[in-house]
Amino acid sequence: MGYFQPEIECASREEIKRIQSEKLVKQVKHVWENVPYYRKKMEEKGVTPEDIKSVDDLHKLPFLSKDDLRDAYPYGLLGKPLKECVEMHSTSGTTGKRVVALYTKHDLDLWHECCARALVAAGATPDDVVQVAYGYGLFTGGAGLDGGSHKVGCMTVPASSGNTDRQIMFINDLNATILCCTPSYAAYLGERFKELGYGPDDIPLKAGIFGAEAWSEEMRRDIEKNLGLKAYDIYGLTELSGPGVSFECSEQSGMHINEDHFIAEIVDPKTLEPLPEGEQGELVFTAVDKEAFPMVRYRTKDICKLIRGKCSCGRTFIKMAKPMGRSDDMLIIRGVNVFPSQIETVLLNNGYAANYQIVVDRVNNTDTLDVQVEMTPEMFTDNVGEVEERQKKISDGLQSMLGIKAKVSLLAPKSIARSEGKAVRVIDKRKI
Ligand code: DLL
Repeated sequence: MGYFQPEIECASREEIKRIQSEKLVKQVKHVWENVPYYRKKMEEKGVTPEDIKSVDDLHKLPFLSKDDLRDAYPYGLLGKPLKECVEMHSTSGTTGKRVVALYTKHDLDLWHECCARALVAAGATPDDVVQVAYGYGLFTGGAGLDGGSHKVGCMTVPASSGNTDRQIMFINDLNATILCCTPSYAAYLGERFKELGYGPDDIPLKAGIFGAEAWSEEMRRDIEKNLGLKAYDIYGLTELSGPGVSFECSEQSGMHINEDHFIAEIVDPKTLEPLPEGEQGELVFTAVDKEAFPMVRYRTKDICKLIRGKCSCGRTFIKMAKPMGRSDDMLIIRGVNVFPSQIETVLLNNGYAANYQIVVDRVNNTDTLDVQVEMTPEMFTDNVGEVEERQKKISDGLQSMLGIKAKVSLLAPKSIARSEGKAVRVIDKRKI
């Protein structure tokens, strides 16, 4: 079976709604009968499966949040007996109890199929060599793209993350054409290739599937230039299986949501009321096909908007914009909402690479914002006047993007540790 499935991916709106409604009704019944934790939530809200007749009734159902998953840890949300589960993964979260997600064989198949669609949308065929440099293990990045690559029939290199010079050796020796890793690791690989004397035309890669963290359009341009490839975004989260909930196509203008498996809503993060299509808010997903871990109205905390419109690739699945970040990563500095991705945009627009750190503190009851960014080797200088001028230029850019003053510190190249997985950009000393 091919993993571009036009009969579904290019179906009419009515057909997609029909598929979603049919699956939703079934899923709600499954959850009611098999997941006492969620049934209780439905009872508390006074909803029964009979109230859910189509996607138009979705808003009647209660939400699930990360707190519920922690509450029900590890097996309290299982929709299938443990003996039918064959795998588990866990989130990379550093706060609170870890969240675990379980999969039946059917769930794994569905997940890998979603990743296969993403690979195919980025041009993958069985002729490709796919190097998977996402971490393997509990993290879903490695296992998900690995499964998808097998489905497409690509030669899969399960490199996992790290060991950068070995990654480069395999990309060159095996003629890897598709690279899968976090955008921050892709940026680092680009930097290392350059140091070793490779230009973009010397690198065999033609496409990259980069996700698992927020990254800006400016960062995409940098990665594409340095690695000589087309960089595609991919989104997902452990609770919903992992990567492949949505993916970019050749148009590179937002990620098509696999709507036959996931129903997306955008809600106001404060009131939790659904917002009209096109408005920015918190992304909520209902997984209508998952058996073992059937998430209904799961609050992702990702801030994003949905984009409807005709896509040149022919797919009709709705797109989600690049998430700005997570609502819990949003910094409130002197009362102003700041997303790290906005700071990244200013830095990259001023010619810097994505090697930066944001340090937030509170001094004399006032929040301070210190943006530390490395100079590139080309711009490196110890001429104080020149450094000050550069710092002022960034500071002005941040002021007009964020509306607040920030201190900017320019650092020597290579002073900030590189990331092999998700980059840690923010150090919030107010919380320490
Ligand atoms: O990061 C799954 C994944 C692996 C996605 C590989 C893409 C590629 P978690 O560790 O559970 O799962 O983290 C999920 O990461 O709620 C978002 O906040 C963030 N995230 C994932 N993809 C993107 C993206 C994986 N493309 C959390 N852009 C999500 C922005 C992303 N943020």
